Amino acid sequence: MIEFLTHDADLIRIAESVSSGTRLSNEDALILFERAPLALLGMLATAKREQINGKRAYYNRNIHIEPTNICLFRCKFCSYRRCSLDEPGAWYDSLEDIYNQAAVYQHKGITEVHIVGGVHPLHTLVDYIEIVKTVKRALPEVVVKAYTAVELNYIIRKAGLSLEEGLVLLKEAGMGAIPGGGAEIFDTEVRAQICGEKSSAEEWLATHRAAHKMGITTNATILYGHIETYRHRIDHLARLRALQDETGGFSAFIPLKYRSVNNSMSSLGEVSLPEDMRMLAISRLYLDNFDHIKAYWVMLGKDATELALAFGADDIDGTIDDTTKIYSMAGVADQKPSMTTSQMRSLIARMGYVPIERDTFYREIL
Ligand code: V47
Ligand code: SF4
Repeated sequence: MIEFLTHDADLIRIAESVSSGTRLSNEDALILFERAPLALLGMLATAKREQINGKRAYYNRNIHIEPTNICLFRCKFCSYRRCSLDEPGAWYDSLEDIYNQAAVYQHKGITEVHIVGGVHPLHTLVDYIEIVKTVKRALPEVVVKAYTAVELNYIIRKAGLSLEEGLVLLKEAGMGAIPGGGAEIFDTEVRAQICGEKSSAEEWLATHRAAHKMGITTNATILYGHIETYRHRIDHLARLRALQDETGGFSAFIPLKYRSVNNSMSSLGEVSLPEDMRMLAISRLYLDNFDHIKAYWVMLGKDATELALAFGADDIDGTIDDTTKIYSMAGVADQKPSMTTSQMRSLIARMGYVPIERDTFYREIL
């Protein structure tokens, strides 16, 4: 079968080695990025994905809460941050606002609230804790998946606590999981160019390591398709695979495509759809110790998400109900992102997979 797709001896060797369960090396991952036909990547990633998840493809019922987009950092790819409330498009929600946003979803079957936002210069750890408690007061049953490692690192250090001490307080307040944001690209030089002010790669990884050691599961992301090279992407995946070997605490990996509208890297434009599929498939193959690869439909768009299920993704994220602005402000087509559960189920079924509603921890909701 492989010979129908390529006559390249390296690719045939890599395909056979991956198919027999051998771990992909960095050198071979680079060869796949540079030379593998998309059809071969789709075939290999699908085999790997079906070995791990069978025919199951996951979605969840979730909303986002983004308390503020005022941020003291100035990441060059970010279309969403504002300096202060005086700027058009800035917002800052009070605890009462946050309670009301969450309370709308009482008895509506939501299982997860994802909280992420700008790093507000005046916020303290107590504010972060109160936000989590407020959401839990409105929706006691949901899992609160809260704060990127960048937000956590900043706010916990600002409180003068160790990561462990800060995470315990947040866990006690109701933080049930940690999302994957803020990872961007771990390579020091690329990171310095696109988001040099915020937490380093080492700090991001240390935060997730500390969470895993306390039994808090987390996700991981990469921001690809800007100034990074394939080698930088592989270095990023390598660091994640090593941490997962150590702790086993990651549940999903989410490749985030750089979206180029309204930010200071806009002149770069965006990578193509085939490049998105290449990234997903190689992530699936490389991260052999991650159970789930998520195609985040809000970022990819619905059509590309459908296709992603043929390139190794087994999760498409959630219903969202128009509660996140990160991607609409960066120019994606869906300016009010929302999907019903039946739309999600039929998207999955059209690709030949069995739709499974899951909670944050990939337990099936019956
Ligand atoms: O860290 C910001 C990214 C992330 C842009 O864990 C951009 O389940 C592309 O991490 N183009 C936050 N990306 C979102 C995130 C996430 C989303 C969905 C699910 C999960 C999960 C996590 O958004 C940031 C940054 O990498 N981002 N601006 C942009 N212009
Ligand atoms: Fe702030 Fe996050 Fe935007 Fe960076 S990506 S500027 S940390 S809101």
